[in-house]
Amino acid sequence: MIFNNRFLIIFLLPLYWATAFGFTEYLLKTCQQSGFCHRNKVYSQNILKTKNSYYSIDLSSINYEVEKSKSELNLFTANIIKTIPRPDVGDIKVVLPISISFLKDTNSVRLTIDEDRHPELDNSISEILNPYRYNETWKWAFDIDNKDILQGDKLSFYELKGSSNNVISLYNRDNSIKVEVYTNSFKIKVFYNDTLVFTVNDRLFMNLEHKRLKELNFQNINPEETPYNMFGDDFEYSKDDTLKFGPESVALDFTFNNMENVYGIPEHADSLKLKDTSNTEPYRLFNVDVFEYTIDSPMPMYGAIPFMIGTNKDTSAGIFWVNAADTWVDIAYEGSDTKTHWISETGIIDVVLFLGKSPSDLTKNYIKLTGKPQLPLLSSIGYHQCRWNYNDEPDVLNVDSEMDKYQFPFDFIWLDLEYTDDKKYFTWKPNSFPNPKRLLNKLARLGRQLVVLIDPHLKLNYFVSDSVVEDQGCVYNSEGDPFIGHCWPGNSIWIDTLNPIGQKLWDGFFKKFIGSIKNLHIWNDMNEPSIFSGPETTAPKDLIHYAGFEERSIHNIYGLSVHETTYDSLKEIKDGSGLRPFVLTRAFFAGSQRTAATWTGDNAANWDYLRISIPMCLTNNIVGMPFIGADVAGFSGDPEPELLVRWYQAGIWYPFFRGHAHIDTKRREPYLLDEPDRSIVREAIQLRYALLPMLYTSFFNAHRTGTPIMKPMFYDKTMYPELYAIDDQFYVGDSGLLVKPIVDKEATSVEMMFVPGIYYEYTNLSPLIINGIVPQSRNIDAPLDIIPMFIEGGHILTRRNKYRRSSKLMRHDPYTLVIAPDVYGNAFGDLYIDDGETFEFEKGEYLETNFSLNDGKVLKSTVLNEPQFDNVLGNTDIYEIKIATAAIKKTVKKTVTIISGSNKHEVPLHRSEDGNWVSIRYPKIKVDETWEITF
Ligand code: NBV
Repeated sequence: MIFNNRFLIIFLLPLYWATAFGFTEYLLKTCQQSGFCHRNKVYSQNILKTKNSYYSIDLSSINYEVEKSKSELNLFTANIIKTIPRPDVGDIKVVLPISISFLKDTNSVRLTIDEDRHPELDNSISEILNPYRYNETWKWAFDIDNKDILQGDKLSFYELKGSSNNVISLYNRDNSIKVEVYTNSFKIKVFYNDTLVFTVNDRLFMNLEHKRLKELNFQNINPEETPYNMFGDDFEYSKDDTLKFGPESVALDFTFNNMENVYGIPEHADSLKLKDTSNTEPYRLFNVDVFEYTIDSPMPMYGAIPFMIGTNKDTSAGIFWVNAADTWVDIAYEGSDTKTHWISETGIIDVVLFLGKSPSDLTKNYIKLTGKPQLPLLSSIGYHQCRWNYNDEPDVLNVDSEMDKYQFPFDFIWLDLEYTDDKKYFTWKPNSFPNPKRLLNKLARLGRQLVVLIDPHLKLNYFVSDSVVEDQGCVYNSEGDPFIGHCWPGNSIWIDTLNPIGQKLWDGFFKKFIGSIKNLHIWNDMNEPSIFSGPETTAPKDLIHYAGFEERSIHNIYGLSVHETTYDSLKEIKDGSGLRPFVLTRAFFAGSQRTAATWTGDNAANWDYLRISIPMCLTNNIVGMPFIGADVAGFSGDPEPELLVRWYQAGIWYPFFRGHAHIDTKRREPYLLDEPDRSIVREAIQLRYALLPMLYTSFFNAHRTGTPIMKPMFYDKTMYPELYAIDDQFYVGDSGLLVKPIVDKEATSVEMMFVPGIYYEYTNLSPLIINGIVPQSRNIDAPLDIIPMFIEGGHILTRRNKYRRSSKLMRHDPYTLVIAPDVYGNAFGDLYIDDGETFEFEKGEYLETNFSLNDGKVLKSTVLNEPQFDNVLGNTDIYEIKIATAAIKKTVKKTVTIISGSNKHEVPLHRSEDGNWVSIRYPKIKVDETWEITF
């Protein structure tokens, strides 16, 4: 692209305003301004009036090769026929192959609808483009190593009725799922245990804009359609879009029957429970760079996970729309149903419907399909200290030692953009970082790690970009030349990590850059991709990627391809040491959880962004991508001390906990605070570290089953409708810890919601009893040094109390167990430990122990798995067991008996002055042993 003045005014000026004053929404299209969204909205409104159906299944195309009543196969296939009535020249019929299958062991139904294109008959398509619809989003989103699932499960036909609307019933292996396919007017009903859960194409919004010649467009549209922007784009910043295929959108509506609550489809700066969009913009999924994004808004953001969860008291259901193109989702809560309308610019209809009894069934099955959230380095769930930018080696080392001086534990320090030589990634600024190895070695002494930023835009004319262009591993423009756009380094090209050549090159750059360094990790920023000169701050949709597919088709997986390639390279490099890589990505898609952490991007230092960070993190946590956080204490602007304190008190609960700040802000490392704020923040960060054993166990559970680490109130408790919309308090994993961070200026107390039961205030274990059968709120004191947090009765927490400078240095510290009995005197907890840094846990090198208290009388440990090697676990001694007594007063005596192996001994109980707890000190037992304590 040649830059001329018009370009500078149209593209760079808005960007300047955007970065200088916050995000300007006019850079983004509204649905009305987006051709395909507009067309589908108009179509849906008209169809609601006419109720015309243009899609039906050709009965003769149905594939069942064996006897109908007995047939068993993995895939049901047929052709949907789209009919455009043309009484004058004869109806136009478009063939749309459909497939339906049940995915193995996941309680799910997959539906795909493609278009039967015949490129050999169509010379309107340029040779450099792939003539087919992109149908490989699943290859990026699904965990393709799990071949089992993809084979599909047994499926059986039931019958074909010959009435006015034929119905074909399909059943899964155990008959728990029935899919009724209505053939005349195409529609699908999905039943779970005989209850109707989904109706697909309920409102007849299905629309697949088939390939047609521009000249014949007029005869290819139905009366309900509008031709708006089918072959061109009016939007100020994307007028140059060549739209070579013309209109290609796919749309379908899904009704969640009998469900009034839907969640998910990040990333949006909005409430946890999704809003009705009947009178607003739809939620948009389109990865874009949105500096100081608007909050309480459905506007698109950096990442996209097209997975929506609906629930009522006893059934939950999920829609996973496997499409990487620009997508809009409308939601209407109507009576007891939720009606949704999904519209994508291109690609195929590929959707997986999940069914279950509870949200956790859905997450569990969703991650079976899309991959487990990674088990990260233990150190990476400690505190990360970042800033744009630490200037040079002395600066980094100074922060490092100041943190120690003021006793702020931390594990990772970060280098933003400016560490590079003139913004050329894979290089270091020579005078500022003359000897990176030396710096990394110094950090390693206390077990610390460094993260540096590497973006996918590569400055023109240096060895990295030169070889990418030469070896043809870059993204191309619509003419087939290397695409040149504008980003931080000025004119740049973009690596195409969808292309195996691009992947190989990327790999090579990392090998050279990282070499044998063990404690260096990578941050992929700007990978939406963010392009200053591009429409909507991103890539023109007619850019060309690997295999001739347009950016339009793959847009939302580009970021995933970048961070996954980065991760794979790092993993290969680290293979010798077997260490787990750490990668942070700003753009994400379904499947990103396998290899990266993410964060909520460029927020600002004000109370609203603190507030919204909580529902944003909760949302990612329920759609399988739990490793997320927000910049503490707001990226841009200078937070007042009170905000900074409150943000740290909230931030310690983000699964990814990082302090970060814009280059124009004042320094704000936590040790710079005045007293008492400094001590309050120190206490908060130290609390995070004390809880690392519990948090790491939560990460392991997330890895194993998808359990959220920040867990919404409703998630395990769908029987209480009062909880469905709560998104300002949450549980931490399965630990029973219930937290409500303060997000209001000058607040000194807060209303907190509790379901009936007993709770213990975290710091002093004083009891709070909630009687009755419905959730109730209580006013909780929260002066500046208090975080409202309780342990729900029924849980056992594990922690390590002693302050150490980094997580690694805690390895030799003993554990404390905190027992919070429920009203019946029962409690349960689990603990997971491994070496914290390698993949040996995959070979069984880990400890898993359950602790349980029964009837307030017997506390015991059960070791479920132990590592084979001695050096895996570090210190496993128990230093203290603390038991909250409110629910078990009667059972508590003066001494307890401990039985461990053949050893039996009696130890005294210490009592707290306030009578809230008793404790056993130095019980001479370990977390990796089986023992029993009788009260
Ligand atoms: O690399 C600079 C910043 C980074 O600090 C921030 O965290 C990213 O979200 N980056 C965006 C680019 C420019 C922001 C205005």
